[in-house]
Amino acid sequence: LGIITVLSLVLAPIAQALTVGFSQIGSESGWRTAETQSIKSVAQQRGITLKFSDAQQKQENQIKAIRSFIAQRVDAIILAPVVETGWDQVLREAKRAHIPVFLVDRGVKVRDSNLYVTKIASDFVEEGRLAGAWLAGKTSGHCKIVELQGTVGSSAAIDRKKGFANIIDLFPRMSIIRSQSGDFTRSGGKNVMESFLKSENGGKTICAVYSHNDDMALGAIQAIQEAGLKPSKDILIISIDGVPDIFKAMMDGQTNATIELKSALGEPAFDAIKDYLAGKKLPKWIKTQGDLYLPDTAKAQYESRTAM
Ligand code: GZL
Repeated sequence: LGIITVLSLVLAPIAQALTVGFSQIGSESGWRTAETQSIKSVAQQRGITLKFSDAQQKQENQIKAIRSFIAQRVDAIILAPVVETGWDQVLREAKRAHIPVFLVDRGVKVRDSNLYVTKIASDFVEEGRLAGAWLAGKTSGHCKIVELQGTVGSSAAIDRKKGFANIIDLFPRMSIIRSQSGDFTRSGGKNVMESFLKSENGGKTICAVYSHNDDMALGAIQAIQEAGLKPSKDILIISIDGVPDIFKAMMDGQTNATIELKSALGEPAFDAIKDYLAGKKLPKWIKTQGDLYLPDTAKAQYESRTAM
């Protein structure tokens, strides 16, 4: 009896220790880096073995990573899908291997929604609507807007564009005069904003920038300053994510508003995996919420998000 007791004590924790594969998009924005940090730290806290892959924003690298996780027979896969389409085949392979897939922060368009267990993400259409509503109020429904789109084909860019347009279309004197992808990066936002300024009479005809994330907005701020204009005054700016640097920019009077996107997805992701493996039924979408933040609370937000 003694040996069995000893073995069960030794094996129990090992039997429970999970191995999870995480296919991450890349490190294109401050938000994404924070998300990676959250998932890695929660895995460590919970004694979960995390196999991490950074796809450098390439879908083929994510597909390779998922196949590698399947070959390693992980217990579950977390996927942040860089774009919406092209996942059916590899998700079918995971299903055939009885490895559950959990989506974080972006969605996929697949023929069979049973190819993944759940999606833990915000409602991008709502974020776009909130951004549009704030801008309409700020400008009394009269504004010519340039839009910095996120990664082409990503659910975040597609739906943030859709939600914003839903609201802008309600106002005859609001229109998007230019719209282009900056790929969610600071340099992309800066380069695209420079081209907008050049094509719009040095920016004199631009009332506002709607940026699908804070990092592109931070790049646009640089471009606006280099063009000799005052960001947030000559050209209004609203973006999404709520990264610490955008609150710093607000404190410096360089931007007007941001909508927070929760980056601490480690807890909900590993809770979903635990619940699923315990046989619980999960909703297809576990929705995260984010509020609108303005300069009046920027200092407090910055300090609370950068406190060691
Ligand atoms: C949205 C997420 C987006 C962020 C960007 O959930 O996919 O990708 O808004 C990031 O900062 O690049």
